[in-house]
Amino acid sequence: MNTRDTAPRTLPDIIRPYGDTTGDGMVQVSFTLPIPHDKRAEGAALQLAAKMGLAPALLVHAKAMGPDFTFFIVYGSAAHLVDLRDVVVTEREFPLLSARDVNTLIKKRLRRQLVVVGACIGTDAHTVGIDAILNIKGFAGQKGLEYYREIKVVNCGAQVLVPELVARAREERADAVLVSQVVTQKDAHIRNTMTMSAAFREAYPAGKVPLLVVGGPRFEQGSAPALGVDRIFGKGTTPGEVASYLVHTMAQATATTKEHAR
Ligand code: B12
Repeated sequence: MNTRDTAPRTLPDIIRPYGDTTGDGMVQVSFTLPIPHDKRAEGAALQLAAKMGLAPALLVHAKAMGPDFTFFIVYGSAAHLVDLRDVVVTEREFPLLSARDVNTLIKKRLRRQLVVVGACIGTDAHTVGIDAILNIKGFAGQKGLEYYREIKVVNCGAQVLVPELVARAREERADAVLVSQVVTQKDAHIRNTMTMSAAFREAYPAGKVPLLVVGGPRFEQGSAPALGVDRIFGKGTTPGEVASYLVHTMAQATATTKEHAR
C-alpha cells in the first residue's frame, strides 16, 4: 500500500497562494474597467492590482469589450496571508437521507404527501437550477423531488409574480415553497426574496407560513434570517440535500407541536 496517499497531512496554520514556486503568493484576477482599451487603461488596471495588494503584478490579458470597456486579467503576488484557524465552515445541520428514508419519514409523520410549490420569481427566467431540484431527471446523478413518491411537486416555472406564487401556494396547501433566483444584477435576488417572504408573512397567519426556501448560485451564506426565509441553498445543491432538509425540518416541527400538545 502506498502510505503517501493515505497518511493524514498536517496543514500549517498560515498559508499563501501558490503559482510558480511554493509560497510565492501568485494569484490571477480578472475584471472590467469602464474605459476604452489603450495604454492608459492598462496602467489603470495595474494601479488597481497594486491597490488590491498584488505586487509585482503582470498584465497578462487586456481586451476591448466594445468601445467603452476593457476586460483585464492580471497575475501577481498577493501580499496577504491566510490564517486557517480563522476560517469558519458552516456544516450541514441535517443528515443526508436516501429517497426511501425520506418517503418513509413523510408517510410516518405527515400521513399524506408533502406539498412543494416551486418557481423562479421576478423577471428571472433561469429555470435550470429549480428544475434540477424539482424535475424527475434531477441533477448530479440524483433524481429530483418529483421522483419521491411522498412529495407532490407543483413547478410553476419562470417569471412568476409573487402574488401568483402566494395564491398557488395557498391553493395547493403548500408545506414548502421553493424559489430560485439566479440573476443578481442590482441585487434583484435580494429584493425579490424579501418581497416574496414579506408577502407570505402577510398572507398567512403567524406560525402557518409554509417553509420558505430560496436557492441560487450567489446568495450569501448565513443571510436567510435577513431575507425572511428559512433556508438558502447555493451552487451545486443536490435534490437529495433539499429533500433531506425538508423532512428534517418537518420532523422538528411535528416534534415541537407534539411537545406543546402535552
Ligand atoms: C443558461 C443561462 C441562461 C439561459 C437560461 C435558460 C433557462 N431556461 O434557464 C438564457 C439564455 C435564457 C439566459 C438568459 C439571460 N441570462 Co443567463 N445564464 C445562463 C448560464 C450560462 C447558466 C445558468 C445555469 O443554467 N446553471 C446551471 C444550474 C444547474 O445552476 P444554478 O442555476 O446555479 O442552480 C443550482 C444552484 O444554484 C441551486 N439552485 C438554484 N435555484 C434553486 C432553487 C432552490 C429552491 C434550491 C433549493 C436550489 C437552487 O441548485 C441548482 C443545482 O445545483 C449562466 C452562467 C453560468 N455559467 O452560471 C448565465 C447567467 C446566469 N445569465 C446571466 C444574464 C445576465 C442573463 C441575461 C440578463 C442576458 C441578457 N442580457 O439577456 C438573460 C436574462 C433572462 C432572464 N429574464 O432571466 C448572468 C447573470 C449575471 C448576474 N450577476 O446576475 C450569468 C451569470 C452569465 C454572466 N456571467 O453574465 N441565461
